[in-house]
Amino acid sequence: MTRPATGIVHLGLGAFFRAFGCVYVADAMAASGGDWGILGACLRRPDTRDALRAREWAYNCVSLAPDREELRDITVLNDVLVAPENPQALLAAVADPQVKIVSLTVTEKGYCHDPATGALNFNHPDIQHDLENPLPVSALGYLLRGLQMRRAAGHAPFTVLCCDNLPDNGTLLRGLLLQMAKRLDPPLAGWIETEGRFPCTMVDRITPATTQADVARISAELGYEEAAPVLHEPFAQWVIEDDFVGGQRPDFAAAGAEMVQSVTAHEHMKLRMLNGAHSALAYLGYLAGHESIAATVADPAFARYLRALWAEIMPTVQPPEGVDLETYADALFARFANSAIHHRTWQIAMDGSQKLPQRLLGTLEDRLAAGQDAPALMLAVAAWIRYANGMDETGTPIDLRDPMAARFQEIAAQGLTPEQTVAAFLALREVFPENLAAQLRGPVCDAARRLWAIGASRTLQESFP
Ligand code: CS2
Repeated sequence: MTRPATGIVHLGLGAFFRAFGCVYVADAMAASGGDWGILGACLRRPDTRDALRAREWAYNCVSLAPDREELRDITVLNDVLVAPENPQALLAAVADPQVKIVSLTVTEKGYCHDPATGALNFNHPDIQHDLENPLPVSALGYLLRGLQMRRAAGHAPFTVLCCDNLPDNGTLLRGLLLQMAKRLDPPLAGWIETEGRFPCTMVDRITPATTQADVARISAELGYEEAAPVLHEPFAQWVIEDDFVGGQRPDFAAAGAEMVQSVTAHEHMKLRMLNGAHSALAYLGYLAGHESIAATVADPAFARYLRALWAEIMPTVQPPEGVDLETYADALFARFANSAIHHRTWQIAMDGSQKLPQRLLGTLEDRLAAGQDAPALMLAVAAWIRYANGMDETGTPIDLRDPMAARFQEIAAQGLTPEQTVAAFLALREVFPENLAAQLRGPVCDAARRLWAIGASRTLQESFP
């Protein structure tokens, strides 16, 4: 089989990008051609590369509607590298002038920034390493060294296409890279400032982690060993700022993406209404013993709470042109309720310290500034604190995944009251700006007292009847 040449390097080849970006790029090439094959890079573990190798980087996407499943073979990957095994090879790929776009999905914590302020964390070990060594470990390091090599060779830069759930993601990433470049190589910073392109994007497709049971089931259906399927909902939305170096990009519009001047309205709506609700449901749902988002919203107390939460969020959202927020919320509800998707509350609960600011705290700030109360949002913050404190309602330790987990454990080890626990968490300046923390203290303590005393389910029944 001949495949199109590689035009895109993707950093962070997880399930999400394979279920989303790869599919758009495959559709764009099917519609309009172009050399947009993708070289995927796993930045840490080899598992995905190992699973994809047997089928020469082809894999099935499994679209799960409540009543029907569709499989589709995706053959857009040309190669997969594991960065720590061979950083030179990945750098060479990023520096290759045939590559026009370097896209990335490295999750919130992959940006090594301070979530509350958006500033680069120069104390982050990966950033320190990448400023001192020519072979990087972080995504930012690969982008920076790759751009440095392009400039040294007299080539144009690649477009940096950020596909993570961060506000104004391209602009944020540009700022982080510039901070690094100013330390490492100030003329490079100037070049990136004038020549670099960092379109913002809003990405949306619910993609739960693939399990071993999924692999076995899909392989049986296909009649061959499919070691790396990705499962996803039928829905997908990609809104992209149309700002690429030399205008060079796949025909994303032919694949159904919306090419726009500014994605801000879309991005804020999605982060606050979808991801904000996801995180609130993940913490409360997990505490109440619900395994998945679908199971959580099937519980009437949670469905009522979700509507109350959206009622608080919507007045803070400036809808994109032509979008009705109530209709958007109804569609979200149906997506969350899709029982064919087993999206674990535990999975979404991960990395809360990196997610809370843009998902819940900005919304809270806006409501407080407008003199509005926000009981549903305050309860979500209290639920995160209860979760991050490390013990579920049955007294079982939670398998907590968060870059700040060690700090949470120090707090938990002090054996504090709910009020003291809230105060200790609100003092984490990486997450809560000082002003906001002061305003949250009273209402979050009230919510926490209830959560600790009667648990998540009864708190919802009594507070959101
Ligand atoms: C989820 C997102 O894991 C999470 O934190 O909220 O991955 C969510 O499923 C996607 O953003 C949907 O587009």
